[in-house]
Amino acid sequence: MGKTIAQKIIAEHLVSGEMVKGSEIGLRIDQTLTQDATGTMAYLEFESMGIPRVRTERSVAYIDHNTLQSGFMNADDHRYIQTVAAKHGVYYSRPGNGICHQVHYERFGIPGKTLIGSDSHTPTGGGIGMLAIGAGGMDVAVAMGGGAYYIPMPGMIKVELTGRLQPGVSAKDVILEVLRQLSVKGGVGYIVEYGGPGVDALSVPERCTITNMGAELGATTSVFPSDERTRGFLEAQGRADDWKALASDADAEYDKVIHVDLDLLKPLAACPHSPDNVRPVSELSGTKVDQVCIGSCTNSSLTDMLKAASMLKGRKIADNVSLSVSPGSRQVFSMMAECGALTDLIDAGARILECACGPCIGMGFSPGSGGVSLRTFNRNFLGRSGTKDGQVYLVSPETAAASALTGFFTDPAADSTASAISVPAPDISVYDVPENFRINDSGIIPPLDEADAADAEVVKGPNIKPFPETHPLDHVIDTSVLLKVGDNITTDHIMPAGSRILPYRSNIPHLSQYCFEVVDPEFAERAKAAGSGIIVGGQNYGQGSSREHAALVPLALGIKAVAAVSFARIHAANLVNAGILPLVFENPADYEKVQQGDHINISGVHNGLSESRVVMKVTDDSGNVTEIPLVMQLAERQKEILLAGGLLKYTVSR
Ligand code: MIC
Ligand code: SF4
Repeated sequence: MGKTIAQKIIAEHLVSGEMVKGSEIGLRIDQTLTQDATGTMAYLEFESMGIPRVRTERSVAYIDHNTLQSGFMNADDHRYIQTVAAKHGVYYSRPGNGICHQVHYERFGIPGKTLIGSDSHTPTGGGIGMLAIGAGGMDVAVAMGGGAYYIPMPGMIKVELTGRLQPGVSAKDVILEVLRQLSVKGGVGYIVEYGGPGVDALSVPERCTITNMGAELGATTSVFPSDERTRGFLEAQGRADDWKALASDADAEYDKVIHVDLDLLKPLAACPHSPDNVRPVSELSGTKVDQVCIGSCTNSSLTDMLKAASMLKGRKIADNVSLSVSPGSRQVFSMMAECGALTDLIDAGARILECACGPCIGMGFSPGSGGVSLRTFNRNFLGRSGTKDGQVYLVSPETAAASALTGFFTDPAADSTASAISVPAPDISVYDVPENFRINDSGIIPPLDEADAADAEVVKGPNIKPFPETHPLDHVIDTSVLLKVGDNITTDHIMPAGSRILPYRSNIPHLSQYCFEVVDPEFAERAKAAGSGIIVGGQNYGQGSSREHAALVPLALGIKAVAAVSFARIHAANLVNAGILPLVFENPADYEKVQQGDHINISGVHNGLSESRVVMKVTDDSGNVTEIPLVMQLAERQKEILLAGGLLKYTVSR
């Protein structure tokens, strides 16, 4: 039987297991990336393993999330990451050099290689033909140390693209259409592969927009072929030698195939508060807009910037709109400056932010109360913008620019004469852009060589606290349900981000007071008072970000287990790595039978591990007892990790 692209890369990197859907496989990892919001933990974990130098082909530490630097905390984190990277063989991308995923595919991504990153949008690299997967910090630490990365062998979904994108329609609309069809759960357990005649017409940055937001499908990753477009992109980055062709076999088999006809696609928007709540922009037209943000790792390539700039050129944004633009990298920024697009944006009234995540992670630029914000980003979860009642819509750069001009939701593909303010079609040919990218790697600091590294000091400021102690799994879990939540709980609910909290990503004790704040402000206090407990969740518990803080903070608050209808992949792995037991309702309807405050008893947990099943005795307020069977969807290795007391203890003990 023929292979898909992903299966070929997996086969080349397989170190353990069999490529049978659902069974655990171990992969050799060629490259890793970290960003600062998850990186400090990942490097503390790496240091604790006592390995002097990373054993990957390339590891890069990016600073892009916490660049606000109010107070000493962020700057201390940056200094820690810079010094620890230099000492252990990791390249360091300075603050201001750009967003990790954008810079990585520009300067380091290589078709056919494996990459794991402590950020859920690591699959962006699939646009250049990498097998790029988001993971928790501990998994990245282990991979830096030369260890394999383990996942359940994914199934394969193919997205067959036909036709060509029409003017005003964008790669963002492609992935929004896929989200509309598959939903935020539709990709769980799968790799999404793009193919068909429509692929040729998409540039590498466009492909990266699509693979980036594959994270929102819950997919393990997404991947495009590596073809002549990929070769051209790498040549223009001065990296022609990194190219290799990658395609699926003609008889490769997929579990599911979906279709997107690019000719028929129209501009789309994901409405509050979920990336799969997708509607045509035309149906929203006329809604007043308060804020427009262009940027983030989804849409901050040079082409994205030029498209928006060409539409704003010689015009002025509406008085009721505040427009921010954050270029994805220093390369993008400098090329915008050189060709005049930056001036056009400034003249039109844009507020230029630095090359970083910025508003995407709630680092400033929150909308006003109830404000409608159109963002070219990838997540519109409740409260993520920093304004709880903010109405965030995810759109393409074209829709963003058109709406910034009119002040209302505006379809960039519609007949512009129909609206009072004329909206031009994007036309990047107005800018004279050189064929090759401008290469200036001064924002990337290579590590010290081995001789100098031995005596190099790693600087840790006072905000950098050790990660919490993990414990071997209890044989009896006798405690109470501290919190019951519904479906699609995100890691932004469990451990919020934003400018108030992000500076403390290296300080778990401080962070713990914000755990579940948006759902239940009393949760942290209740947990501290109780000393231990479990959480009950609905479907797709822990979707969204890869932040292991969403496991480490509950760990610090005494959470022993999470019982849910189903889990998002990275979060479930993070719970195990932290020594917290993820349990799945054998009968999903039993979710209704357990309430917050109920007393629970799970005895024989260790024996249960061997059968992958336990029974939870639930006693309610009035003393009624119900027995609920729960299953463990765990690989043998994960059971050993739980018994050892978390991934680090397990790794060190071997
Ligand atoms: C995000 O987009 O939510 C983040 C911030 O990039 C996270 C990482 C984090 O939580 O720090 C992610 O996607 O993994
Ligand atoms: Fe940064 Fe936003 Fe991308 Fe996360 S999704 S890496 S916060 S730009």
